[in-house]
Amino acid sequence: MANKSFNLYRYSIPVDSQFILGDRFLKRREGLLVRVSCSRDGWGEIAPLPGFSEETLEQAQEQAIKWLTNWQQASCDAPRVPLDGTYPSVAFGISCAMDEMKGYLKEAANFNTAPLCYGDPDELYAELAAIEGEKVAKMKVGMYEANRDGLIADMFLEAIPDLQLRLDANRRWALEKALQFAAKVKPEHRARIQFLEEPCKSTALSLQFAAQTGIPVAWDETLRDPNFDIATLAENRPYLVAIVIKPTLIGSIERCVALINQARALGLNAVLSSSIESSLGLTQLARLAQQYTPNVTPGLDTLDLMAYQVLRPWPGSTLPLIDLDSEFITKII
Ligand code: OSB
Ligand code: MG
Repeated sequence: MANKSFNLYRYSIPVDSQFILGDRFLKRREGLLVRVSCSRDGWGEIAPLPGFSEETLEQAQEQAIKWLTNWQQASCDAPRVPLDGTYPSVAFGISCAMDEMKGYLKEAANFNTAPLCYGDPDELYAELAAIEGEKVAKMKVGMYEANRDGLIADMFLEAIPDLQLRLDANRRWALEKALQFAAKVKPEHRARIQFLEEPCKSTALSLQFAAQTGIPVAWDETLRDPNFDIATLAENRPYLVAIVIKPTLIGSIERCVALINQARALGLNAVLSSSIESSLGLTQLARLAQQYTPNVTPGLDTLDLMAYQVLRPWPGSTLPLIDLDSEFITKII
């Protein structure tokens, strides 16, 4: 019988997250790389995101070691060791490693991610030209004046006639601010807004915004509210059109797939999205997107916030690729 083994490594690489996280500064992105082996190898990434994850990296590491030690003691063909009760980042990273090892996580990936736009239509134009499939970009709003955000969104839609936009306000707006934003987007452009994620401070206000403006909304933070109830998704239609799933913040592949299926059954799109994982985690998210949300463009355009790629390259990226012997990676076990 094959022997089981595992390793755990810690990475720490420079990152500039200001564009995505706004006031929540992150100077380095840190996480764990897990390797499991039972005849074949599988890798995964456990990277709690400060300010978003409840668990710290230390807590995740301690729990991962316990789980992996327990897993190692059972035989290779023993039933799955459940991930119930583990932190979302741990459940996601370990389930990736396990599913990769067992061949459940397919190789094919969807690297056509929605580019994050930074305000220059010429730049976005070039990026979109390279995209196969739907031309959809994502723009962060709510960090500056709502009027300004509205003018910029409208400018993108005006400048690029086949562009669709996803917007994300991260609950930063009062209803009046959100309405100011919408007023700057010409009515004939609004149909090309796929959705606006979490415009207002509460789901009720966000739904009211959608009802008043005709701009549909999507939930991201709402999925992680402590009293979130999946049954409310049905009631939130038709103003709600999508849910954004960040597996590092949600949990195991199994749990994410269950959510995707529940969303689909309601006619909602499920958009797999980054929690600023390294290229290892991001390429696995691109594979999950291909496998489980084949007709939906994922939101994974966060690699360029980082100074390096880790172990696996993202196609077309020019960032240097670091390996296990790099000074940015430390072996734990
Ligand atoms: O606000 O959705 C967010 C990344 C890390 C933490 C929070 C968020 C994000 C992203 C990822 O926006 C990119 C995407 O969803 O397209
Ligand atoms: Mg979001």
